[in-house]
Amino acid sequence: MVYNKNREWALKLAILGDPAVGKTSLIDKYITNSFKESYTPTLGVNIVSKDIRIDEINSKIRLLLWDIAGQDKYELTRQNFFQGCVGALLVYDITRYSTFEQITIKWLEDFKKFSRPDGVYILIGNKLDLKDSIKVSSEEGKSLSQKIDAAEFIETSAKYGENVEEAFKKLVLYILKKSGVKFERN
Ligand code: G3D
Ligand code: MG
Repeated sequence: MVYNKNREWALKLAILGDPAVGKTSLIDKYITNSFKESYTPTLGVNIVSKDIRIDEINSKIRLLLWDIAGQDKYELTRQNFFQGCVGALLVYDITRYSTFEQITIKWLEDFKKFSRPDGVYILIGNKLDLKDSIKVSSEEGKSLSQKIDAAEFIETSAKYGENVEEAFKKLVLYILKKSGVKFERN
């Protein structure tokens, strides 16, 4: 995390999860508020940035969102991928149970191993709009988030934008709070 006297911050965040859980769609929705119907698997690592204002602390923050796709490439660059990373969204697809299991088996493990020990993470159950195909209940999501000590559990739909903005904003707020930033009420 970088901080300067103009109260400008840069935060590196990782979006983690199995292929096709909706990582890129969540980022696209958050960045441009658009949803791409056609799916192009991202190659390697994609980094996008977004500047946000946090009025509560009168600061401008540049978010650097790190997105992976090709798992092999990611294996090669894990150290670099996580260097300086202060937070993560751990994403699973509520319609595929295996993606939920991989959160603890793989993604949380990687984050803990390669990222900062005080890194903050939020558990995300994505594709909330696919109500008829739910394989992972909200209760299971909630209970896993408590078990792994996630800052929060949020269900999202990258397709319709439900809770997407909230997920990123909450992650940022948790990171700032954990790093000792004082929040004042205006
Ligand atoms: P990834 O970056 O994690 O690999 P993508 O995943 O963002 O590329 O999304 C994979 C597929 O899931 C895409 O579908 C995408 O449109 C779809 N998807 C992502 N988020 C949602 C969501 O919230 N709801 C629904 N219904 N679909 C979602 P295709 O069919 O193009 O492969
Ligand atoms: Mg992707």
